[in-house]
Amino acid sequence: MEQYLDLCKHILHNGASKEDRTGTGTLSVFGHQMRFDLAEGFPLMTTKKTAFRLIASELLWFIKGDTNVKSLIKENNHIWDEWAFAQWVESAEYSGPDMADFGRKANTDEEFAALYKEQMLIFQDKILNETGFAETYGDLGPVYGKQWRSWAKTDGDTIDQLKNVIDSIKKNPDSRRHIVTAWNPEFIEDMALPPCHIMFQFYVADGKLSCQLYQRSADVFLGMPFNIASYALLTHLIARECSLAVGDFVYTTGDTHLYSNHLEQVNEQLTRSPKALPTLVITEDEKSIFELEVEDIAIEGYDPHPRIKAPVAV
Ligand code: THF
Repeated sequence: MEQYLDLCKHILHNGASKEDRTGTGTLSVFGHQMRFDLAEGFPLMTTKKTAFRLIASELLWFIKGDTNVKSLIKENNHIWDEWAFAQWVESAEYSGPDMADFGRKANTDEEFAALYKEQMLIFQDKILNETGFAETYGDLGPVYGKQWRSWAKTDGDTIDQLKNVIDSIKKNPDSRRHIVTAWNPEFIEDMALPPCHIMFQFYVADGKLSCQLYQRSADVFLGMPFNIASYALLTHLIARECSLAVGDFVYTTGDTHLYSNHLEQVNEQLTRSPKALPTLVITEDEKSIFELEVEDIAIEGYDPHPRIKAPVAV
């Protein structure tokens, strides 16, 4: 993971100051690529503890074609809550204290942060216990799961891109068209957040499966450790499905940025030395990629430096 630490240093030294949609401010570079040989170990951050369980449950949520945060919240995964919460507090039905600009204010105003926390707990409780509420406010729109598994065709039918790509890798490994795309221009405005990981391509050579991702926007401190591990896991799962070994994960990013309120944390992380990478273990031999549950996937030999907390920009 030296590559990741090098990227952080590169942005700290060369990044341009840029304002962004969330009002937080960033240091940013445009266009970057890293390559992880998945045979050398599973690329989960060792210089800060990273919650693999959350990464696995989010990926399985995409793979199942789900777009509602209810199933994530049930598994105690809260990484998408803010985007669903925004839909509720901006709706006519919401009558609690004003939550405008909650992402920024919760990080800078303690009194507001307490109010926000209270409303978020109410929101999570309603998602879990009120079916109609979860249907309306828990659904993030036609985000990753929808595009991967049931892309809408103009004739009313749908395309299962993930099943198709598995079939094409099996039948025609040398193909240069093993592609899945989440960027569907017709539906971008219906999504709670337009996709960050836009499209990925698989490649087969010497019995090994490689994957390249193009990500338009990368939150280097918080999101990137999740994104790397998520696509490494996806590559393992697809390779397993196609009886191939794993090759490289090639990670290409567009606007590659450090948020201005993550700089102290990044500098803390840069004082730490990487440790040996863990290994991935899938305990279920019989289940297909579409049947796997989070309990079937584990990481072994993971001995990271402690977690470093940082606020997420919404
Ligand atoms: N928005 C922003 N600003 N950054 C992102 O990384 C991001 N994502 C997804 C959608 N929008 C984004 C959501 N993914 C965490 C991690 C990944 C997320 C969202 C949040 C996060 O807060 N991680 C913390 C705590 C995890 C925990 O609860 O233990 C961490 O320390 O890693 C990029 O895909």
